[in-house]
Amino acid sequence: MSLAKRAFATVALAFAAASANATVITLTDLIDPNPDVTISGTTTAGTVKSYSFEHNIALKGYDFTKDTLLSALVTIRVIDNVKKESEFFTFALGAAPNAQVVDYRNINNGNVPTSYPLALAAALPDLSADGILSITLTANSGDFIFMDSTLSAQVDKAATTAVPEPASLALMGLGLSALALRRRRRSA
Ligand SMILES: [Ca+2]
Ligand SMILES: [Ca+2]
Ligand SMILES: [Ca+2]
Repeated sequence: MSLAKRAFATVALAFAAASANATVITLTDLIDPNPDVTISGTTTAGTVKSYSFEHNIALKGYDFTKDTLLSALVTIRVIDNVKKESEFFTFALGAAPNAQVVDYRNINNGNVPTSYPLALAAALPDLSADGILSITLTANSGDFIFMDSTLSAQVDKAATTAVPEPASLALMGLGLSALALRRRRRSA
C-alpha cells in the first residue's frame, strides 16, 4: 500500500470511529412556580381546581429528529400544610392517545413535602415525539399545594454523521498532495 493510501485509510478510520460513538446522557428540566400553587377541589380566592405546565427537553439538548428517548421520570412534589384533610386528586401526564393518568387519595398532612415519582410509560411517546410533556394536576376534593416538578430523561444522542468539516478535508487534501509531491520528486 502506498504511503498516500495508508494515510488516507488512517484518516477514514478515524472518521468511522467518531461516527460510531452514540452516548447516553441525562437531561433534566425543573418547573418550580414561585409562589407555589394551591390546587383546590372547591374554588376559593387564590386557588385553582386544575394547574397545567409543560416540561420541555427540546430546550435542554434533546433533538427529537435524531435522538432516542430511552426513559423518563417525572417527580412531582406537593405539600398539604394549610387545609389539612383527606383529598382526592389526579395527575395527568401527556395528551391522548398517550395520556398517563393516575388517581390518588390523600397527601400526608404537615410540613414535610411528599414526592410522587412517576416513570413515563404510556406517556413516553408523547415526550419522545417533540420533547414536550404537558402535565395537569387536578384536585377533585380537598386541596394541596404544588411545589415543583422535575423531569429526568435518559437520551441516546444520535451518532454523529461522518461529515468531515471543511477544515479537516482541506488539511487532509493538503497532506495527500504533499505526499504525492514527495513521491513524484523521489521517482523523478
Ligand atoms: Ca391531606
Ligand atoms: Ca389539604
Ligand atoms: Ca415552587
